[in-house]
Amino acid sequence: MDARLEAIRDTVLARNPGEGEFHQAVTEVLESLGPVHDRHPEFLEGAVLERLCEPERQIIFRVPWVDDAGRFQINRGFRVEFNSALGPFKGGLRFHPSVNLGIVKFLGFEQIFKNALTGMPIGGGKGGSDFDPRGRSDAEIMRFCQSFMTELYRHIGEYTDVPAGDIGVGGREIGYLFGQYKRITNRYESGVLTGKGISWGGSLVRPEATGYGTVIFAEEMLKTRGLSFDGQRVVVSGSGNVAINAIAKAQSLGATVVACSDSSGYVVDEAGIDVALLRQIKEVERGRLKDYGIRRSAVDYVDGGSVWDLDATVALPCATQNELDGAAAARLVRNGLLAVGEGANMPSTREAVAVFQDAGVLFGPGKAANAGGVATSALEMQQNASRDSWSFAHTEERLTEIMVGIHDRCAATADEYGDPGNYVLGANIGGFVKVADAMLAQGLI
Ligand code: NDP
Ligand code: 2IT
Repeated sequence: MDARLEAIRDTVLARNPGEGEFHQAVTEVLESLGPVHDRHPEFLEGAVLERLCEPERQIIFRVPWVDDAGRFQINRGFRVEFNSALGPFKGGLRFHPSVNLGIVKFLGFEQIFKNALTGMPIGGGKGGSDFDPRGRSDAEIMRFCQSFMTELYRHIGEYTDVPAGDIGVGGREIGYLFGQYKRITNRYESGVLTGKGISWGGSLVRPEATGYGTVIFAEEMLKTRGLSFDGQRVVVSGSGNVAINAIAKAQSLGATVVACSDSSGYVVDEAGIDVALLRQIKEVERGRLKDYGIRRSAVDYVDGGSVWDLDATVALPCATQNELDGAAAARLVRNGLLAVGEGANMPSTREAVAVFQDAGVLFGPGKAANAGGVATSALEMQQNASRDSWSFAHTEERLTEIMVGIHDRCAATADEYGDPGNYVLGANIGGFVKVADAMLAQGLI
């Protein structure tokens, strides 16, 4: 790492002890930015990096709620409003027992660059709670969401901060959150949340957008080598919103997705994942992937283990951070891996990324490859602002244009900085320069 940036990185690490994922995300971005600072000394003089690594505002709050048995439950809520140089803070809410401040900060930090890459007017933020939705009734989910919003509402707004979904937060949760926001504020402020239901201000394609976008990005990477998804053997991790829609899109382009996972195990379906059955089990019944193995013939369910033990020509990690390590990456590379598209945020460890890049595997980092979700959230905001709603075809076309644009910008930036094909460099520099220019123009804030 450039010595000037290393000193800044060391200060960030010392100021934020114990936040391993945040340290990892900051280190990975700063490692790319040395050449930018040679060309732009004004970024150092303006202390852009020091400011960028310190969130504009961090909110931590108590979320008290009552479970179905009448017991009082207490969770912790977070919203980290990281950077608003390009627009209102924008980013998802994650409900998962692993959520802590370091995880929310890593996600919020990544979101700044991702959102800049989309070309849309959105800043970066993230939030969530250590609440575990697993096994909770609808009524419990609703009471939790209402309590969470009873504190969060005072910090958000269509011109301030616009949350959406992430792990454990989908259309159902956004509905309960929106209802409570409307009730407290007495305003039908559609633009305060994205991922809304289609009949009350949501956008078509938003549910599909992250998974579709990841596959569109990976297809553009494959095209640079004269390849496509057609005929590829694909392994996907996760079986949530991003994974299911990535599977659907990859198969529509002629790939066979042979496996997907949840946190309990994975299924191997050599005939190609049956997306309708997967949706029925995961989205309608909110069941476990194990049921897929029971209900479809010629499918193996592996309890525990890692889906990355399987061979693939294209890997789409769509579950969670640091799920794919250096050893798994090396094994995938030995067995013919061509490309990786990160549907999740930071799913590959730093060692895994190095293995992929050293082997010449096409590697699309999350902040570029999974930007389709937040980009379509920005399209939802655009529709809300104009009180309009677009067709599926039009919205999907916009998503495709945006993803192809992100791919091309990352590739062109990597070329410009002398490292063709390095999408990590392209994404980090491309996102950073846009935010840094805006921060300098807006003065010391
Ligand atoms: P969902 O809650 O819909 O699905 C998450 C999936 O990942 C589930 O299959 C879950 O399994 C699995 N998973 C979650 N945590 C773990 C863990 N610690 N270990 C193993 N498996 C795990 O979330 P999404 O699909 O929305 O999100 C997936 C990833 O994509 C996240 O990294 C998220 O940040 C990222 N992302 C999401 C976007 C969106 O629009 N939703 C946009 C951009 C990125 P189980 O059910 O067993 O917990
Ligand atoms: O990580 C992400 O980009 C998301 N969870 C989507 C955020 C959004 O505001 O749509």
